[in-house]
Amino acid sequence: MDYLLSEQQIFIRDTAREIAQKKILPVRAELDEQEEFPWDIIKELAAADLFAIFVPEAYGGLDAGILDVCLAMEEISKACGGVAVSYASSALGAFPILLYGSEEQKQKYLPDIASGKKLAAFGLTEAGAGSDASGIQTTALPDGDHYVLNGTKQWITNGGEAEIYTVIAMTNKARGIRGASALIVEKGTPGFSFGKKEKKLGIRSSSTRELIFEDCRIPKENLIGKEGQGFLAAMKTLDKSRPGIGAQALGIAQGAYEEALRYSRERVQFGKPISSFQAIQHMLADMATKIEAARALIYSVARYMDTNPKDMSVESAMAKLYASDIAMEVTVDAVQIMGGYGYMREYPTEKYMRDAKITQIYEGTNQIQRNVIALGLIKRSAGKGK
Ligand code: COS
Repeated sequence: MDYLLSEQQIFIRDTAREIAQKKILPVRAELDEQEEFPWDIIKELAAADLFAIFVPEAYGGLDAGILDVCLAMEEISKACGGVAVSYASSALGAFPILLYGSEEQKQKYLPDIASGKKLAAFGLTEAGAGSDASGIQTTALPDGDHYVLNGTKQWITNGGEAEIYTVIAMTNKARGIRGASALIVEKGTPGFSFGKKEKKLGIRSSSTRELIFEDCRIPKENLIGKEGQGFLAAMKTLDKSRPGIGAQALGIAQGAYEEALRYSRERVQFGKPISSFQAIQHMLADMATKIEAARALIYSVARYMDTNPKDMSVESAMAKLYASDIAMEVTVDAVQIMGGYGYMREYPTEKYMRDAKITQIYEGTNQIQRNVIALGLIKRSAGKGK
């Protein structure tokens, strides 16, 4: 299919594809097995300017858009979903600064994120605040020209590896979600430590850790936007980043489908390649159709967001919801087509299936995406939204 990509977009896609195929594919099984953070690959992605995509030119970036990030994510995820989320989480951590940061904050933090010298991460989730993001208990109480941060963030991607953290905390609990604020916290700040590295079903090369704040003093100049804007900043950040998770799911599905297709042509049973059996053909046809539909949705949502950056919650949630659901279906079917071989860790298919599962969970479960879509559509039909 021709998605009318620009020359720059084709270049970004091809660059990401080359790194994915040449550098990530050969080591992905080992990264998964060892649960090792992919620093060598992060450096390759940085050298190819892939962290610059989501940063404006004024801060050392390429000023490209969400579609460009999605193209890179799809290619990286085709090789390894764990590497892909380590890459995308730097964008996630940078989005609050891009959306609400002051000129000084942008100048201080974005050039290092764009060059890939420093990774960013986003700290919203807590033990008691997952789907209900408004339930956060971490506090950042004003004390002179500082905030004193106390609390624990859970399951933070790039935890421990990133240098720059955008953290949502309550500066005024009495105001509910209007008392939440976003702060920039640098690794190495006294009172900021990390929990153990979590052991996960999939995306094992990525790092997932707690962020622990104990009387951690953050200068007031690290407040992003205004006090009380933290929940909005978090929601708008997720609106911007969810298509990227859709693209991660898309790449995972495409990778699994290609493995299953290749296998079905080579695997001979009853004297014929199994690709000649209609049972297998129909599975492949359904897989390819779902993948193409997900790609068409993600690309058009991303392009829409790049040109109409206003109210995009509904479409952004649709892209993540649809792609992650089909990724789960496609990867399960890929394992099924490959039978016992698909179940063995010697082949990449079971890893695709394990990696796919998280895309239905993080950056908002798919149940939450359905809420966002439905409530957004109802609001629009009542004339309150677009
Ligand atoms: N853009 C702009 N404003 C938004 C918004 C968005 N995307 N989402 C919510 N808001 C606003 C609402 O308009 C509302 O404002 P008013 O009070 O002025 O009307 C306010 O924020 C509260 O919104 P809402 O009432 O919908 O909040 P809820 O507490 O019901 O929660 C959900 C909303 C469930 C959508 C939110 O908690 C969520 O996204 N949860 C999932 C979090 C998530 O993705 N976690 C993953 C961890 S990060 S990797």
